[in-house]
Amino acid sequence: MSSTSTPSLREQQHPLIRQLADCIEAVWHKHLDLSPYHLPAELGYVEGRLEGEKLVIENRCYQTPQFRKMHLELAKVGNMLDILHCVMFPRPEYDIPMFGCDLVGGRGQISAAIADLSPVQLDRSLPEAYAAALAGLPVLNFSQPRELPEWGNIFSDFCIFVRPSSPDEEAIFLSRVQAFLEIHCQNAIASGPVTPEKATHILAGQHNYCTKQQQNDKTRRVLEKAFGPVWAENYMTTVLFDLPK
Ligand code: 18B
Repeated sequence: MSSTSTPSLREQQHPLIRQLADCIEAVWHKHLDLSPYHLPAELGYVEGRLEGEKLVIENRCYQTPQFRKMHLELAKVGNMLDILHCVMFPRPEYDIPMFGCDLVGGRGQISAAIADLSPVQLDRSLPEAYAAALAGLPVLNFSQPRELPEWGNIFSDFCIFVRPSSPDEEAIFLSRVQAFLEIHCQNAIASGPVTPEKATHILAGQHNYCTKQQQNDKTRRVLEKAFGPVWAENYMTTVLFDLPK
């Protein structure tokens, strides 16, 4: 079911989640040469139970010459929680950042909207072309910015983390993510492979990113409550934030 399932869950999600999922896939298809990426079969589509509500997870995964894994996940817990999770993991031979995005909402309101092109250099610098393109985007002022948790020092200065407070702010968030994705895809396909020494550093940066993301207790708690701690640990380390070999 991983890459061929019909978008049934998508139609039941918060409109911003639906629009963002459509946007991500449209930009991917427009710029990149996509091949399927196979998740472990039993993890493409998952159902569990959380506090009497059904938890459904639907995964789509692709790879390209520049990206080891591009993962778009939609999850829904009854009528309580709608989630979009997306990460693009570059192959370590390419000096390009990690795109990540998480939207979490419930009962008609998105409480957390986060998107970033996160550096993999240990000094947190982005490649010049990215830094220039991102610096050229207008500065956004959301009325309810949110504070990053301690492990959030992996994110760049361009990271957006807000609670969108109106349809206007939702649209602004959506268009900023689209801008990140356009910048990312265009720069990724223009970039060439690096030396093996440089790739080793990039790999260390990707490891750091994944290890920090695995410390997100809010994600872990949802998965643990529905599937138990062993399943949650396995899912976080093999599907959400697996470390490249
Ligand atoms: N995440 N999120 O993806 N998470 O996966 N997420 C939450 O309003 C899930 C990513 C991020 O304040 C919350 O507080 C589940 C990526 C940050 O301590 C819930 C899945 C990024 C926070 C979930 C999922 C990312 C956050 C609380 C698997 C960034 C704030 C919502 C489908 C690139 C953490 C709220 C904090 C929050 C749950 C970031 C419930 C289950 C790729 C920074």
